Amino acid sequence: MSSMSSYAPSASDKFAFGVWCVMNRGRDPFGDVTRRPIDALKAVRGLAERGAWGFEFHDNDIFPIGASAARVRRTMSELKKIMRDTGIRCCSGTTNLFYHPVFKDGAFTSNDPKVRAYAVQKVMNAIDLAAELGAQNFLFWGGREGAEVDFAKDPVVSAKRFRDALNFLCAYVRQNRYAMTFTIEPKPNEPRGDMYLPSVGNALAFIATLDKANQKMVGVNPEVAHIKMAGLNPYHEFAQAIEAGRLFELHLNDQKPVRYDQDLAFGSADLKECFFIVKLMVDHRFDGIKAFDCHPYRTEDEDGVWDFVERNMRTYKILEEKVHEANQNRELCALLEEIRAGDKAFDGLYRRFTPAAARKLKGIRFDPDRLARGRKLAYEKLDQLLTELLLGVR
Ligand code: GLT
Ligand code: MN
Repeated sequence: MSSMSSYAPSASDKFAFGVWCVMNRGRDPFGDVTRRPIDALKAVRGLAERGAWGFEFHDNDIFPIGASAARVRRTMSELKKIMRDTGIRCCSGTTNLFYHPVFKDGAFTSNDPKVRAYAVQKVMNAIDLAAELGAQNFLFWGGREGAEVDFAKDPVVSAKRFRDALNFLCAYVRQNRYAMTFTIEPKPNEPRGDMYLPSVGNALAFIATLDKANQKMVGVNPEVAHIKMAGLNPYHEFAQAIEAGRLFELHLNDQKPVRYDQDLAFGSADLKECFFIVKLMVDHRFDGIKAFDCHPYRTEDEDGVWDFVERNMRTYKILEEKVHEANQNRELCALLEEIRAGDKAFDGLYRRFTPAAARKLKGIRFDPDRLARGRKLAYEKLDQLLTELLLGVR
């Protein structure tokens, strides 16, 4: 065991889970449920007992569609009592805009204005509930925003409809003085044949088209599995969001590339890749919400569900320790220094354009052959050193 700790999670980790992950009963498109339901309140209490800092929820995970006001109040006060007793917080809320058949062809992007209006009203109500529970963020995963039949929906029109909804909802949050950000969660497909806003880049570009007053409050919460479904690299996708100042929340899990949405536990498919995700968060001091959004295997019973909850956080903590080891490892540091070295005189030559800077740069005589030979890039050695460190033989 490590010098650092027992890998127990603490509040500063900001680990959270979707209650829906714990409530998941193992149903998939080919098979029925495989375990008994755990209700939302029990899920929240169980998460708190295992050291999670926060939980997130869809409106209907806790409050069914059509629930009476009295029932909503009763559940609210039970939930708040659990939060007070255990210290767990509600970090994010979201709206289920995908399960009910009314959303079969989209919510914000449905062709039917009445469905779109219902969707936005449903989100306003969900925002009120989340705000009452103290949520700092509100998620937008466009589960049904997309198409199979491209003839039916104009994607340009869909983008405008999506924008109108978000602009309206941002203004709603401000009007109510809720201290709440929004995040968009990209996904390339499933359940739709193709979904709008399929990648981090798409979402960032879309955010830049929102009303100026709203742009600051909207970021992204990319999910590892969704990124890998598109065959992209989560380390790079998260990095772009960090660089844009738009990474407000993570959805952590794991996934084999270019397959259906597997929602595997963090670190269960590609440990090395997960190491780099954790490294990015450590190196760039990510201080946002780290939510695990994945499902226990269908084979698990209730005990297995809690094993699943614990393993996600534990793997993250172990990888975090490996990151610190790697960042301090003398051989790795020496190699990196060599790899990243260079003639400082050339640094920043074109950071700011001036005619003089352009003249200066044009006047330099480069010898590309010599430049290519100039430095040793011992990447085989670098990668092997890291591999051995991860395997615990260094
Ligand atoms: C759904 C999806 C997740 C989203 C959730 C938020 S629900 O399970 O697969 O990735 O984050 O609506
Ligand atoms: Mn997710």
